[in-house]
Amino acid sequence: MSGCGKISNGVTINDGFFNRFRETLIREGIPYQWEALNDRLPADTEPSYCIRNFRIAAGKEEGSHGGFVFQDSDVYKWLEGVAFSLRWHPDPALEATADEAISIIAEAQQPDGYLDTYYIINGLEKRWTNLKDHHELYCAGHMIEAAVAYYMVTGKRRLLDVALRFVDHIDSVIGPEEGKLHGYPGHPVIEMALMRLYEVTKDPRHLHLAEYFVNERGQSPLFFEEEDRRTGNNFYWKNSPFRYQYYQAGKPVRAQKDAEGHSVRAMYLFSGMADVARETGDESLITACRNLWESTTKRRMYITGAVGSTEYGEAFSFDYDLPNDTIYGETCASIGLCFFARRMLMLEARGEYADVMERALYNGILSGMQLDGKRFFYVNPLEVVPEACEKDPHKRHVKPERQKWFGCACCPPNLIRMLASLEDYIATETADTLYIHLYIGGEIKSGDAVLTLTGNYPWDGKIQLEFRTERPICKTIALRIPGWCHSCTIMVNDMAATEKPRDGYVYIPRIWGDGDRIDLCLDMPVRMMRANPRIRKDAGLVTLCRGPIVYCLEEADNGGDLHLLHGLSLAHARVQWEPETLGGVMTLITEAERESRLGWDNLYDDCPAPASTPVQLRWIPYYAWANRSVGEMRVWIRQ
Ligand code: FUB
Ligand code: ZN
Repeated sequence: MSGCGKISNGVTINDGFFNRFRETLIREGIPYQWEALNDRLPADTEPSYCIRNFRIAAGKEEGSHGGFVFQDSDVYKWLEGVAFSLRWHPDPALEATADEAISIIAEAQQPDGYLDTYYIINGLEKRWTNLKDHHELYCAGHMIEAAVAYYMVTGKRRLLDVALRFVDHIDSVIGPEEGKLHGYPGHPVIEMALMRLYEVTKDPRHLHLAEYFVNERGQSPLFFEEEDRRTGNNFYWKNSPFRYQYYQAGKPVRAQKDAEGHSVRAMYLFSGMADVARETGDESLITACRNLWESTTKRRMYITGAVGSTEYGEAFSFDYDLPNDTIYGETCASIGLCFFARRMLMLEARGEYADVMERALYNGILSGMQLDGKRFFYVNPLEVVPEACEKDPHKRHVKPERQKWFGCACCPPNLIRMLASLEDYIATETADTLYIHLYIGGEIKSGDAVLTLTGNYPWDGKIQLEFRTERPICKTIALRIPGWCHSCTIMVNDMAATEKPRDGYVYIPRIWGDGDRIDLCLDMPVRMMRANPRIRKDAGLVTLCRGPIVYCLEEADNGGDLHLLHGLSLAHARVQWEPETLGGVMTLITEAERESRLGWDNLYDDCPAPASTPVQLRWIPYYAWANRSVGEMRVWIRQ
């Protein structure tokens, strides 16, 4: 087994597709969210209370704690996103704002290192009494992630020092030793955060704590059960099918064969497990990661890279249960899937991991943010009828348009940190091989050499890579051949490369000189997709994909009653670049039929099948839906 090495440090992005999203992030998303965190948005927006909670905890303001127990995490995620953004878009004013936020956070820290505004405000004597539900370790995890990112980018230690003191405190309270709580978080994230911290500090305590959290989870006697007994905590999921698997704690992680329970928690835990497995080389943990990967992506994932089929528990349900209209598909869960995929890739060089990473990124993640960067989806459905969202209690969680900042605002700042750190998903490097996983334009440094990647991906499969180097470099370039691509050509300095793909990558070993070029051409036809017949809800349905992009139909282009469409044909399909539509998209124009509803008075009848008339359909990329008007949307239509 060999992984794809370390994340390439020297990546810069200059990409026609992503530049727009990232400029929106800088111009609108980050400032908008800072206003939200400070409760300075118009009164019709749900308050955040986040910064206010820190000010109260720091003794700078009077009041009670507002919002959820995990409200602190919002500013941490925002700070992490800001840190990543400063890496490619230095902005002294934004950095000063971030420093200001860090100051307030630092002032709220307790003398013993503890820092969670919920308990500082509500009574420190109750801290660490509800690891199951109360998110102290979750908030700590996000703080660590922010602290590491901010330190790595700016060199400033203030938040890192706060995080280190908090970790020392956690280490003194929780762990295997006598007298400590033998617990772990109800909501994972601290596992992968500690592994990031360990990368910086190389302090074995950080690795051991992460390992402990992974290995102790689900062990008998079950910590959460004992905690509930001891503290009288409520066990909300007692009579649910999940029970402790809601928290991925019903059994030890190596005994978990399926992605179960709360989907974001699952993705974060699996990511942390993969981090620990890579560092320790623990084969049984690697096997557990592989099992959970298989379950998640081969039996429980939507075509858009969404995961979490049911609103009940924001959770996974069972194999092939992938309803399109009652789906949960939280934006954070797709982001978590991307984290997991990248970590699996670093464990072993298999293109399928990057395929999923790409699927989630271009579809289920991007769909979470409105094109103006100011509204967000928490839930990412594949089929919407606006009236049903209002009147069907089983679909009330599904929204036909993105929401302004919401009370439980986990997704918006998660989008910020994901999009701001895209550099870290593009390439990885071992001593002898540079892997290119995503074809996002920009530059990739390898030693003294720079590889420039250009093209018009995801709209076009032609990608150019060119070396700039003063000295020849000996390196294997591993190019990912996406699973969706059934035919491709690779030219090296205009000569056809003969290497064949191995596990999703073509390896080209060579001594590369200045001006050396690779031309990769990925065939990118419009593909009519069907779902595995085991997916009951997609039986007899088809949809379209082109390259990594999943397409959908909107009422704005195709009229309402999208369920009446059928008979999709690719015979005269056209791919059309529309620069003025949805910020510039490639639309697909196809022929199909629309069943007539004329002449129907009765609810049921034994009349002949309704007549159909030919129609032209206009498909737009799924990520861009709900950016024009409220209306129906469907990814899948009848064949
Ligand atoms: O519990 C913290 C976050 O809030 C979760 O990750 C999301 O699913 C939302 O429930
Ligand atoms: Zn979320």
